[in-house]
Amino acid sequence: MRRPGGDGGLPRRATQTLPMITLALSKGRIYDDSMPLLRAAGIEVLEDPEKSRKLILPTSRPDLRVVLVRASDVPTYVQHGGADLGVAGLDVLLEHGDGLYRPLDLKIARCRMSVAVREDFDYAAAVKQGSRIRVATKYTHTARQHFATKGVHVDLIKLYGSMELAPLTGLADAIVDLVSTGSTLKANHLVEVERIMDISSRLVVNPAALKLKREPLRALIDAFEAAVGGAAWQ
Ligand code: PRT
Ligand code: MG
Repeated sequence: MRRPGGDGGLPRRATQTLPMITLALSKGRIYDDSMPLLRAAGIEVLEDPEKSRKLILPTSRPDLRVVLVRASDVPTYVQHGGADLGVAGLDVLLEHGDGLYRPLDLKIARCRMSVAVREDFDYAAAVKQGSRIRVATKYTHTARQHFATKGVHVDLIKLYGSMELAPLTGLADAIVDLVSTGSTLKANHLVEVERIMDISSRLVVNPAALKLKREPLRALIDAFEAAVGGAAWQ
């Protein structure tokens, strides 16, 4: 029989080095909304990213650290092994493409991806089958797919921010952007004319890490899943 502390030539659990797990998060709403989930999993981040300039944050679990990256860089870090897992918006993941393990819907940072135009723009006339429309967006992949499904030719203009400005300056007829409260659109005299999809953030995992660090990663994913409250894999 094994006594507490272990003997018989077996390595003691307490002295075993656990593999380090790296979780990629982005500052702002994803970080803020991830904290209650981490706490529910019994994990505290030991430094406040708003007060510290550090990009690697220790947690109350010695084998888990958080790295802070740009929201759109989370899938890249996870895919190439810079992080074992991460939290990213569905909007970002759809633009990134494949290469990540089955994302878990964390149901946080929720919003919708929509088409918006100037209040005085006749969108119904502009999207008649076979017509052509100029659309400014950060989400070119999703926008292209959306208009292709409608049979509308689209000239996509890639922007990295302040999309609301594009229809106001004549750069584009429409924008595809994220909408939450709708107040940004309203403040700029734009109207939401079509909802493309609902967006929330997902937990994504590096497939190789899942093989190499199976036990601790599986336990962490399960803890996240329990914290979300029976979320479905998708
Ligand atoms: O800001 P940065 O350029 O670093 O990157 P990011 O904008 O991708 O990061 P961040 O932290 O702003 O957003 C991270 C994720 O949060 C996104 O990928 C989405 O999945 C999710 N999310 C949820 C949102 C919003 N809600 C949201 N409202 N992301 C952006 N917005 C913006 C939207 O683009 C628009 O400019 O908020 C504005 C609209 O908000 P309302 O409330 O006025 O409608
Ligand atoms: Mg932002």
